[in-house]
Amino acid sequence: MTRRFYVTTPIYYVNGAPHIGHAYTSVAADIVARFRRLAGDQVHFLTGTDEHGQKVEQAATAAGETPQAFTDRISADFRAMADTMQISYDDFIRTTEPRHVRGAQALWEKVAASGDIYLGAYEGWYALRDEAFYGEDELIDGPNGQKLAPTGAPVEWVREPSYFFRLSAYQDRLLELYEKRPEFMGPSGSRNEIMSFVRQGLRDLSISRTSFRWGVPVPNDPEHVMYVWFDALSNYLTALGYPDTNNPLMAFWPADLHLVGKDIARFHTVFWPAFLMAAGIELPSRVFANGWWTVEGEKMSKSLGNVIDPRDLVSEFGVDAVRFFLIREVPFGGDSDLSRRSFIHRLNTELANDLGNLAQRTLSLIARNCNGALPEAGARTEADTHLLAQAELLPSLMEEQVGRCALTDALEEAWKIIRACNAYIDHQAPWALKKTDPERMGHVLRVLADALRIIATVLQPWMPESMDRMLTQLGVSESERSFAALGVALPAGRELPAPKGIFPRYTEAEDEKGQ
Ligand code: ME8
Repeated sequence: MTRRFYVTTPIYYVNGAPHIGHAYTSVAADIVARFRRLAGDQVHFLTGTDEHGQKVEQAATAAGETPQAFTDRISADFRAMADTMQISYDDFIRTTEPRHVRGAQALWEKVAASGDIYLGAYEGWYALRDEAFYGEDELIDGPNGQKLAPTGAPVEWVREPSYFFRLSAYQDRLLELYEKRPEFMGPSGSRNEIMSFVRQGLRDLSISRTSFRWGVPVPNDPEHVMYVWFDALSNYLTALGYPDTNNPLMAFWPADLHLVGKDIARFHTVFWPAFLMAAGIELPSRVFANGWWTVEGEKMSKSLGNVIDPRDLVSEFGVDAVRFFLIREVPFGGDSDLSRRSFIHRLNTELANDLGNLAQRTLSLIARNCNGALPEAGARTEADTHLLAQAELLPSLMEEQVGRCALTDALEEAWKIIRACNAYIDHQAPWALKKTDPERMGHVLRVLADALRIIATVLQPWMPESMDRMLTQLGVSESERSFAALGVALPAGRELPAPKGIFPRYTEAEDEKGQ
């Protein structure tokens, strides 16, 4: 039976333009979605925009637009960014859509029916930038004795009537969840942090606001709008048609993977499971938090003017180079820095040299010496068998790693084989065999073409455009690009198109630094 796989990105706030940090989580989720499709799963991949709340309302006012016009415009820009980044989403949800508003209200009612929502008054600290409430004990000292949220965001004292969710009642159940299902959240640093936060005790959570209007009205009490996180988290369900259990998409619940940034791990691993427990809804299988990007060693900020729009990098280097770098630079889950120099260095060494040259050397030797057709597989030497056996293990090895969100380790597995292929081609020297043993030359080139087919197949999720070109050059048709298709050898004699370089070399940054 085909397995269903449901993967999500965070829904991004539309209070500002999309940047490389947003692209990052979406690319990671896209890799998982594409990988699962190649493995034969039926995938549902959701992304979207988070459009309510005070922060968005204020950004709209500052831009001199109505919240709706403002969110329409910025949401479209997020969608355009996702398209540029080749994010293969199946659905893009906006929290201002009626389907979402209905679903969020239905979830509220379901939680309320459990008895875990009560009306009270909120008095405490709120950080608008984080759209989060903080306890006095969590605050840190800022300059001039000013109090700040632990994230460094300014806080304000808020006092208003509010509905509360009885989060305090869920401490034991949450801890039990983390203990019993260690795979529920990762990476381990994030898990430890969350567990100690929950062990310290949970306060009830204010889940409605009355001081502004831009939100989902609370059922039966329209003076209140929902706290933006109650509204936002419910998107993962409302996009499947919740509460309509007849919607066929509901079969994708529970989600297999919520990918989020580490800044919002707490909302997804504490609040979200508690809401779902209250509503009697199954919990997602896994929440994984990615690290944080800085740019040339600095935090990205409007005031520093160093906010990177991924589309600028894409127009300069191509989408796959950006996708590759984002995942390759640091083990997925850790923090990372985007420096132009290291970006260009990786493109040159790993894409242009390691992979690009390997493909170019193999394909141009075939074009010149084998009439541009795929050579026969001959009797295999030990070196041939060894190389191919390693390459054939790639899909299952990488599947295990992608399953753990070890997206960088999975790339590294492919690179081990690429390096092994480079060692093989140097050692076998097919260009020399041309004179001494042309038949063996053909066999060597066929081994390389077969290994390259596997490499290009497994790398499709990371670099869909360039691997599409590489597979075309290797004579692999569109229907022969899944993991299952790897079991069927390509027929010898298949004509290959004229080879063309796939990954260019860049000189600028290395020259600038006098290298
Ligand atoms: O938090 N490095 O939306 P948001 C890495 N609407 N990732 C980054 C990043 C950076 N510098 N900056 C942003 C929200 N991200 C809520 C989510 S979900 C139900 C609601 C990524 O627009 C990272 O994944 O602030 C982070 O969690 C997300 O963008 C936050 O986007």
